[in-house]
Amino acid sequence: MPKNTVYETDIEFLSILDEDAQFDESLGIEDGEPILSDEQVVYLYEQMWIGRQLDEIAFKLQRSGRMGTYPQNKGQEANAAGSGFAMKKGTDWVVPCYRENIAMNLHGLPYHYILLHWMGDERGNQIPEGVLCTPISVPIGTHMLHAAGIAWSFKLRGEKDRCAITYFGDGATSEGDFHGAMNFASTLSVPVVFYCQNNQWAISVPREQQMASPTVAQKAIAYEMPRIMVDGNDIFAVYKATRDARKYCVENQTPYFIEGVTYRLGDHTTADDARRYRSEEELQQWMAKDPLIRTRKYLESRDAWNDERQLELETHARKVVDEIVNEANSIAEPTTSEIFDSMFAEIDDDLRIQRDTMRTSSIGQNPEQAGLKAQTQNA
Ligand SMILES: Cc1ncc(C[n+]2csc(CCOP(=O)(O)OP(=O)(O)O)c2C)c(N)n1
Ligand SMILES: [Mg+2]
Repeated sequence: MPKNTVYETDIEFLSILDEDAQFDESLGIEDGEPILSDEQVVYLYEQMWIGRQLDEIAFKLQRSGRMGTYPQNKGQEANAAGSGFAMKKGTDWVVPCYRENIAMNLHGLPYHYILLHWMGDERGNQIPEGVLCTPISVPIGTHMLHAAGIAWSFKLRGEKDRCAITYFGDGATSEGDFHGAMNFASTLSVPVVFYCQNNQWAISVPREQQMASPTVAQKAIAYEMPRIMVDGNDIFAVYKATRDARKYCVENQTPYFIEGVTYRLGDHTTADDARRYRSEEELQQWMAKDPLIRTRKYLESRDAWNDERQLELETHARKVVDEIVNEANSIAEPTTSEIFDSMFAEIDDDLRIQRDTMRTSSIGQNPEQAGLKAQTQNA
């Protein structure tokens, strides 16, 4: 018996608009036109700018004690903007982690929900009817399983033009839930795009310390999933990869894996100080790859942008974000019992007692408290 190679594979890396804003026409032009029209790129550039302005203000809200903690999306915006734009609003589901504000907003979630979430207000997680986004997920990896489940529901219902997209970080791919979700999605063969925002760090742990594989995309090979790596700071590459992945998922009723290679320019969250574990040199290298800078340069090269429009945008973004903050701040105080309202369609007796008495067994119930004894006996 000879020894044969039984499996061979490769991983492609897609880059269209490089860090010097050089545009690869062989990849970025289709039917004689750029895959994103100037109008679309202007729109996405504006969305990325507003997203970054929101980040800046959220940071200040936290520093002035008006927000618990906040993870900045800064530097990673093209991933959420390009991929969110490529998915079908109102048809597809967006299952985010916490650095995809722009994708959630592109799919209809008003931004003040995101601020409320980080202000610790449960109503930030009560996604409005018709907005096909799950709430921000802080427990790392858990939501990818939900995305696989949502995609499975499309399949079971025969809804053939629907797809889910789920976002997660490089660190999340070291979690069991990631592998569970990948295994479910591939064995059940369901239409879901797994989008990894590989920003090189999981808090203070660099990629090479938390995984032996040099790429994240190669993890998809074990699940026989089509995969691609993209320059995650390149709005064209992210858009094209996600658009094609979505098409592939829907046509073949299978999952697809995208690794967006990117970098978070901010701290992990407002509770972190990244200067303690990463070098200034590394930061500077990635600052030069900022997706906003290169998108602007591209638009300028096409006479679709200038300093005057930039000034207008900056003024507009400040106004938009001020309104978002006002919206979040002006919401009426929640009642304490509201924390029970959104987890279950119907609550059981134990939770009902907790809600009605605002006491939990872990902090000790006062049996003399009005009504509690009677309710406990009834339960
Ligand atoms: C299940 C779970 N374990 C640990 C944490 C604490 N934690 C919060 S963010 C994070 C790192 C996540 O890194 P990555 O997936 O790369 O996402 P990034 O923050 O870089 O976007 C960890 C360990 C958590 N939130 N959930
Ligand atoms: Mg990370």
